[in-house]
Amino acid sequence: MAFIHRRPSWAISEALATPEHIFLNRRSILAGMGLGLAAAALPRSARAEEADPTADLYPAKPNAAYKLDRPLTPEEINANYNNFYEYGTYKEIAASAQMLKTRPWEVQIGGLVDKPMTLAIDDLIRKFPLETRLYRHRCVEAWSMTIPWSGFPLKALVAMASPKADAKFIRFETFLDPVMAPGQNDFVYPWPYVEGVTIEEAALDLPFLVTGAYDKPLAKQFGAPLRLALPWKYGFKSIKSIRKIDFVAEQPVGLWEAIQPSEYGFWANVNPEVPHPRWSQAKERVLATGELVPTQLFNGYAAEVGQLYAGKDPAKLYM
Ligand SMILES: Nc1nc2c(c(=O)[nH]1)N[C@H]1C(S)=C(S)[C@@H](COP(=O)(O)O)O[C@H]1N2
Ligand SMILES: [Mo]
Repeated sequence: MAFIHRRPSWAISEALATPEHIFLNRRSILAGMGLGLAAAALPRSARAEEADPTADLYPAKPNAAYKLDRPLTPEEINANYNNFYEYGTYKEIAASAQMLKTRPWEVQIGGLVDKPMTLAIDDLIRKFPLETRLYRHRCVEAWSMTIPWSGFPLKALVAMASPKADAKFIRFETFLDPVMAPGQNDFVYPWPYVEGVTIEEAALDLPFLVTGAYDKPLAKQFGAPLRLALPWKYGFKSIKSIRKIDFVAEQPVGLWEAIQPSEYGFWANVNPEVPHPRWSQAKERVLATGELVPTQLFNGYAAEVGQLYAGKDPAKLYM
């Protein structure tokens, strides 16, 4: 099948790329496309959108329970090194991701719940007190970053939706709009992007629905206006630009699992001792410094999540 011959190209080459490469690429791409002038060239409607209706909510109150063991990755690094395949299969998608139109934006919450609802994003965001948490993020490609996310715990949304007893999983879905996201014309990928967690995982404090970063509303390339952060799992689980949240009885199949189940499983918990079938996960390259550091079990969040996985098939938990 086609996708077998078109494995994710990022797998090895990106994992080995140095920050110097990234900067050189970025600079030459920006220069080549004249994107330094992009903001000035935006139509008036797009500029009006820059006045985010939730801007007054930032900076959000820091949650001191979530600290880091390493410096924060500078914003200009994280904001220009992204995985967002809806905008291309390489890291320098920040400029094209500005095509993402984040208002109007509705989020549909449904499935096995007492209170199905469809909410305009600004109403949804204002239902919960926002807080800021410093999180680590570990991509399955073996690079990592740290980032100040703002948002609210997933468990608060779960409580609002009031799941029925037979809801065992939560299934998240990104928008589907190949005009707004040219990457969705690439039929190698089973769009829209889907990810999922168990209802037990969602009850933890750690899963975070992100609405902002670096003390302002979420930049488009980070998956505005609403994305998930599951910092103990490989980054592909942290789905961006969420449109639909369904409580379901069956384990959801994510986009990556659908393409290559032997490499990107449902659990995808970070574990340095379980290699990806094509590369080691023992170390990670820290964005900005390029330093190689040892990867930690559950990405350093074992105290928060470890007890949850007792009795589950250990061979599957880390794939
Ligand atoms: N919708 C969507 N969500 C996504 C992705 C994507 O391509 N599309 N990439 C995932 C991967 S592999 C990673 S590492 C993170 C990257 O988040 P960042 O670009 O904000 O660093 O988003 C995840 N969520
Ligand atoms: Mo990733």
